[in-house]
Formats: sequence, C-alpha cells, structure tokens
Amino acid sequence: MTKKHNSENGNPKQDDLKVNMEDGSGQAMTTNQGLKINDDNNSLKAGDRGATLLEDFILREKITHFDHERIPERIVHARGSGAHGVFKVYDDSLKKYTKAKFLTDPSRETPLFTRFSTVAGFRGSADVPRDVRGFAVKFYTEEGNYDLVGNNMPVFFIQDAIKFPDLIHAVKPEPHNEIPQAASAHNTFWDFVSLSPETMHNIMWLMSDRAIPRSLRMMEGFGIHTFRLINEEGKSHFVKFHWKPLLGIHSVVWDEALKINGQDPDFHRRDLHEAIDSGAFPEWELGVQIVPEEDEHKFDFDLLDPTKLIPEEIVPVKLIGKMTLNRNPENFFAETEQVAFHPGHLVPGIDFTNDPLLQGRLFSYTDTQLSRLGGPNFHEIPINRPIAPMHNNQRDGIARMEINKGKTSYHPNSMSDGYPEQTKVSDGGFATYQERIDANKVRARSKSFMDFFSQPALFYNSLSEPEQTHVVDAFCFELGKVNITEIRQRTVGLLTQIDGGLAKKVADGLGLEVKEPEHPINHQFGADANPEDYQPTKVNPELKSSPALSMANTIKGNIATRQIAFLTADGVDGNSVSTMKAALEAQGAMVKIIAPKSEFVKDSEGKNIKVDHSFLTFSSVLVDAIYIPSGDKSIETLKQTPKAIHFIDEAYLHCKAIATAGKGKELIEISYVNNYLKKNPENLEDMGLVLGSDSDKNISEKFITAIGNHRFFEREKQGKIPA
Ligand code: HDE
Repeated sequence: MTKKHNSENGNPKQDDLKVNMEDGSGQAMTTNQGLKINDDNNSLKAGDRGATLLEDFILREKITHFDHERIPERIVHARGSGAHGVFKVYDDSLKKYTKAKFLTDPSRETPLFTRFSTVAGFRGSADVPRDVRGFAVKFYTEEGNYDLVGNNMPVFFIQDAIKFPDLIHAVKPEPHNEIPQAASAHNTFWDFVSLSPETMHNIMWLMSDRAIPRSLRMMEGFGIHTFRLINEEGKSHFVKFHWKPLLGIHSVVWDEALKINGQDPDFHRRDLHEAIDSGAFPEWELGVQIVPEEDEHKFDFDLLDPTKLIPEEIVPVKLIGKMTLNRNPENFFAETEQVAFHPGHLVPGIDFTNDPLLQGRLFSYTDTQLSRLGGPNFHEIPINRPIAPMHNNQRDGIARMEINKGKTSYHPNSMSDGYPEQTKVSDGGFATYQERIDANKVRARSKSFMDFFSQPALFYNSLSEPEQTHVVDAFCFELGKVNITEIRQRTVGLLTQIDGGLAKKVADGLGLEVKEPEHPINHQFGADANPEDYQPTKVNPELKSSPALSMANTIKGNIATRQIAFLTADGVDGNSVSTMKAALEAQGAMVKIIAPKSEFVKDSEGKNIKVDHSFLTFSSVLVDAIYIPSGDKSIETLKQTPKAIHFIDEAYLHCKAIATAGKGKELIEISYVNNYLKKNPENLEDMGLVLGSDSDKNISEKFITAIGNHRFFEREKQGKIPA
C-alpha cells in the first residue's frame, strides 16, 4: 500500500486512519452491498403474523454480522483503554547512543497510540482491581512502527518465558468454577507465588499502592527489560525505558478501590476519556537509564534478569522527551481492541538483549494475534498499519485488504527488476546487533539470577510508613482469601527473607506463627538438577533505600483534573458555591454538584444550580475531595440525608481533603468524623480538614493546598471509621 508521507493536518497517522473512517450522519441506511433499506424494523413474513421467511436476506445479513461481532479477548491484558497522541524528543543528545530518528530528531512529532490495561480480569471486568497495569505505546515512526510494551511496575514476576503460562493460569480465575474475577486473592495464585521466590519483587509492588492507581494518567510506565540502543557506528549501550507522568504518581486506598469497582467499573476509562475530551491532555516524559556495555557486570544483580530494577540513585533517569495523549479513539473496537502490540516491532537504533523473558515475548505477541485477530493480515488493520511505506513479498491469507500489483512475489527476481529491494544499513536498513555468543545449549537458569530478596527488601525499605502499612494490609487481605494454611505459611516464610518486621506483621494479621522457610525454598530447577545449585543467594546490596521508589516523594500540589464534590441541597448559599467553584476551576479542578435529587437545586436566592449527580447515583469514592458550602436550609436538609453524612465519613476514611464553609461544619459535627475533630482541634488543617467561614478569604487557598497533597494518611493512625 502506498502511503503519503506528508500530512495534511500535521499528524500522518490521523490522515492514514481517515481512509477507513465511515460516518453515517446525513446518509441513507443500506445493506453491506449498498442497497438502500426501506424498513429496518420488520422482518419479511408470510402475513403480518408470520412465519418469517428464509429469503429475508436483509434480516440474515444483519443477524449474521451481529452473531460474529465478538473476537477472542486478549489472554492477558484483556481490559484496556486507549488514546492517540504524539511524542517529541527534547533535543538530539541521544545521538551518541542511538540512531533511532524519533529519539534524536527534535523537529519530529511522532504519532502514537497508547493502550493501558489491567492484566488478570476479563474484558468486561472493573478498572481498579489490585493488579499490574499494562502501559503499551505504539510509535508510528517514519522508519516503521516501534512498540514499547511495558507495565506500570519496573519488574516482572518471573525470569523465564517458559513460566508465563503457569503464572497466568495461577492468577486467572480458577479452572473448575471460574472464580474469582480480576483478583489475585485466591488459592492458586498464592500457591504458585509461595513456591516461586523469584516472584517476590513484583509481588511487593503488587501489594503496594502502585497496584491501585488513582488514574491511568497518574502512573509511571516501565519497559522492564534491559534493551539496547545502537548508534550510527553500531556501538551498543544498555537501556531501561521509563515513563514519568507530569501529574505525579498517585493511588487510591484499598477500601476505596473495592467500592469504585462497584460504583463505576469504568472509573479509569472514563477518567482518561473525560480528561482528553476536556482538553486536559495527559503527559508523560520518556526517561532512559543508559549503561555502557563495559559496565554490564558492575551491578550486584544481572541486567538480563527482569525481576530487577536499576535504582535511579545508581543510574539516573535522563528525561529525553514527552508523550501527550490528545485524542480519544473514534471507535473502541476498531482502535483500542484491535491494536496489536509486539515488543519485536523495532526500528533501527533499538535492539534486544538476551533477557530470557523478553526472548519468549518476541515469539508470543505475533502468535497471539493470529487467533485473536483471525489471521496473518492483522498488520493491515488501520490502527496497526505503519505510516512508513510497506512492501514485501508476503501474500494472501484471510481478509487480505491489499491488492498487490505485479507478477512477482519472491526475491530475488529479475522480472520486477529485483523490487521490492533490500536497503543498506547506511540507508536505514535494519541489521541485528552482532552480539557475540559462544555457549553450550543448556536448559538452565543463570546463577546470577538467584538473589530473589535484596530488591524486594530495597523496595520495602524505600516506602514511607503509610505505604508500608498498606503493603502489610494488602498481604493480609490477599492471604486472608487463601483458605489453605500451608500456602499462607509458605508465603510468610518467603517474607521472612525480605523483612522480619513485615513477615511478623503479616503473620499476626493472619493469626499465624512466623516460621523460616524450610530448605529448599526454590523450585526453579529441572528434575535432574541439584537443588543446592539453585538456592537463593544473598548479596549485600549497594543501596539500602531508593527514595525514587516511594510515591510519597512524587510531584504534589497540582490539582488539575481533580474531581471535587460539592454537597448541596435547596437553600444552598449561591455565593459559597460559585466562589469556591471559580477558585477550584481556575486551578483546573473539576466540580461536581451533588444533591438529594437530579436536575437542579435552588440556591438561597431561588436561582437554579445544575446538579451533576444525586446522592443515589454518586459516591465519595469517585472524587478526590469534598466541599460543603454554607446555607442554613441546605445544611438542615443534608443533616437529614444519611447518604450525605456517609459521604463525609467515607471521604475522611479515605484520607481526602474536606472543606466546609459556615454552617457546613454542622454536617461534620453529626458525622463519625466528629470523634476525631474533638480530639484534634489544633491540627485540623494538617489532617486535611479546612473548616472556614464564607468571609474567610483563605478558605479556597487552604482547600487547594489540601487537595494538592492528594491524601492525608496520618488519619489512618487514628483508627478506622465505620464507613
Ligand atoms: Fe505480555 N502479553 N507477556 N508482558 N503484555 C500480551 O499479547 C507475554 C510481559 C504486556 O495493550 C499478549 O497482544 C509473555 C511483560 C502488555 O494490547 C501476549 C510474557 C510485560 C500487554 C503476552 C509476557 C508485558 C501484553 C496478550 C512472558 C511488561 C498488553 C495480548 C514471556 C514489560 C498490550 C497480546 C495491549 C499482552 C505474552 C510478559 C506487557 C499473550 C509470553 C514482562 C502491556 O502475547
């Protein structure tokens, strides 16, 4: 297919997609053959009471198409949300490391499509289970598509691709009853984990708040594996890829996540869609950690081991460019569902390493599309086709769209003058990096992969106190759902190897004794191998703590796109609403007016204020903070509205900022929160409570600061609120 290089609107991929767009507005309805339809409401019958006639080709065409609307969902990462965007590199400073043009030419804006996903749940599952999130980016570069298929955690559960089916079978719903949906808290997952110490690093991340993001827009992304950058001279450097969100990294709390999944299963999908629709385009900086080849063995872990990260304090992340997601898909199925990523979609300047997990992925991603997208021509689906010209001798197959001209479909040929022709490396042809390999064929795991516990310990040590508490709580929840004591005990045994305090707290929470694991604890060896050779090793890590790993150290203070609920009823003070609304919106926050009934509330002067949601259809878990405007009559009504009081208790439990004006405070006084107010009258603002009067000019300023803090985890020490 011949492609235009020069774009009409500055985005060549958008132009490319337009070729396939269909728009029925203002058009006549037709069959798939273009026949205009006269009656789409009644099938063809023998008499108006039937029977229906087989000859009704219009009925048959419509129903046949409907019958085949579904395709197999992805075996992993089935539930996802996607968006279009662009990437621009800041400067050409990466030239000494890579010849990839999209990473070195600041004048280029590369179109891209990004798909975020959960891993375990089915396509129709909810958005906020405790899970890893996929973070896959397809760059439509002028040299071909480059896919960076990563996750929101920098390490993976297993070290060798051959374990992937086992890992996924263990985490997916159990085979006999297909329970539970989108959850790792069940016997089979923890059975596998407790027997596979290599999983422990990713398990620590999975038990942390990283597994329950506030928004897809507030997650980091990681390529995980060590890749290679190759420069013009053919020299290789190792590289790890990072995505850093400009809004910072933020999460919800676990109790909130459980409730969000019921209140709005599309919480993340909606959030992404609405942010882009409103023009608040999500942005990430692309970062690289570069390691010279000579330094390959300088670390206390193996760079090829995907269960290890390179601490940023040892190799800094250099920020090289920015991705902006600026357009929602036109059609979910055509774009988000049919997009096909593959870590093997490379461009000159980037290459692989021998990471045994990456090597297996390089097979899996094309293979899986064959059953998911129905055959070998999935690269022709509009969302997948490159903007770079594409010509080769591959032919035919199911649903082939291209009409290949010419008499030859082989190379070498003379009948077509040798075309399509090969390209020299110096002219942009791809050549694999010539890594020297001299080895025996063995089915084995490298000894350098056997330190399973130092980096999980580094991660745990790097967390703030509330983050550590959340990890303990998560283990207690997950293992609490496991009903085989040996599995729980074995897992606690593995935790003893990471942190004694952590193991003790989890054991306490589960009602178990702490027991050191029995020897041997590693099962990653074959039947003839000597288990002694595969025992976990312990190194003395270079770092004890890496501040970059804690979300407590993330960017704070930006309240753009944060959702703020205003609790109102008839008689609400109009000024109190409009002043605070204006102040919040000036910072990019989004206000939702909540009231006992939909449509409108009347303010104290009888003016209508549009209601976004009633208490019936909304809940505190869907917002970041709440404000209770003043108004004698409205506060009296809200006091009689149990859901309004629950709103406050729940928001307090989830450590969110709460502000009141004037009489609004009385609503708090009849909530459970009042127990804590009485105990802490001094430091309310440190706890995210802004109790002001309408005349208090600073109230909006203080509230904005509080929202910018994201959460007030100090409250968790006060004890829980029954909400
Ligand atoms: Fe994947 N993975 N994966 N994975 N993965 C898939 O490919 C696989 C791994 C990741 O939004 C599948 O097209 C194997 C690591 C993302 O469409 C499948 C192994 C990382 C997505 C597959 C891994 C990922 C997938 C299912 C171990 C982070 C969603 C559908 C060797 C670096 C992409 C598909 C999207 C999807 C196989 C491990 C990320 C089956 C065999 C490590 C983000 O091919």
